Amino acid sequence: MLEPVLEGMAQTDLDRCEPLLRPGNTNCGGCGMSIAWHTLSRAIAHRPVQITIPACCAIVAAGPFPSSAYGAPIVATTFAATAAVATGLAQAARLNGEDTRVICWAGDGGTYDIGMATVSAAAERDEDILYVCYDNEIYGNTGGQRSSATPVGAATTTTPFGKKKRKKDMVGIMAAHGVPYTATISMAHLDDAMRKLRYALDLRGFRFIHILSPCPTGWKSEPAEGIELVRLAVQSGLYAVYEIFDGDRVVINVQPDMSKDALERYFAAQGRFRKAKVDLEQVQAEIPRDPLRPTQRGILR
Ligand SMILES: Cc1ncc(C[n+]2csc(CCOP(=O)(O)OP(=O)(O)O)c2C)c(N)n1
Ligand code: SF4
Repeated sequence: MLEPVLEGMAQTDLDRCEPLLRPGNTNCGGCGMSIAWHTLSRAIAHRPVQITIPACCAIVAAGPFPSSAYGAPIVATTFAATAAVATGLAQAARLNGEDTRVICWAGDGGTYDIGMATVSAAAERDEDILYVCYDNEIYGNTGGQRSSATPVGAATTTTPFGKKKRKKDMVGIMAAHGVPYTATISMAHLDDAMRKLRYALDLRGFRFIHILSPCPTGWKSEPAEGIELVRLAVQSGLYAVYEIFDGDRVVINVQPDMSKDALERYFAAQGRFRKAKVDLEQVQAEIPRDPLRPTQRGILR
């Protein structure tokens, strides 16, 4: 008897026989990345996959060799090589006439910063890769340093009084490559998430998916509140849920109500924002409202 992969969503015979991320993994309780894996696992169903993962929390999650908590073939890569190794796997699958879907799974450090060169190069060549960035807005695996995805005001070990620089608009940058598909996913909106993941899995060419991934350890938040935090981020307009086709056509999938209350609750629930006095009026004022300008969308701070 199989356990349901997602609470409240019954398994169907299209689901994988075992989850991608199995019990015994080393992720912290309440880790958003674990939830993201389960969502992807369900979307993949019986499609054959190969996955490359750099040296982030997600690769540590496998546990000690020779066992692995992953229920799919995984290649552990250096940060700089994640998209390049995936390119090789995808090309080999094509030459062999195999329908293997090749997926990169990397954090914001591995995507926005350390692996940026090969991500950009693979996107520009339009390699047949699904690149998923789980963005916990921090270098979690090395104890919580800032990345270029860390938002203004968040305290990290290298920005102890709160980061001053704005978050990089990685989604806009990827869309600017003109790739077939770029999308953001809210784990508080599972129907939309599942639709996008399935669409991206079946599409050919370079696809980029961004997932806001709560990290209770780095965000100093309650492990049980991760999905609620994502919901607040979407409601307040802080996390835009949208997709971009061919780097051009933008569709907003969830209309935010620009709720000030949601914004306040989002910040208040995370210890990382306590040191800096974040000006929420300014945060709200800076949230772009023009959905047709992809480089100004994304997680907005
Ligand atoms: C080239 C290189 N630089 C730095 C490191 C050290 N390092 C290991 S994990 C990590 C943080 C990764 O952060 P992120 O990609 O956001 O994933 P997370 O750990 O948050 O899951 C760093 C800097 C490394 N392994 N290789
Ligand atoms: S540090 Fe954060 S991202 Fe890493 S396993 Fe823990 S909760 Fe997940």
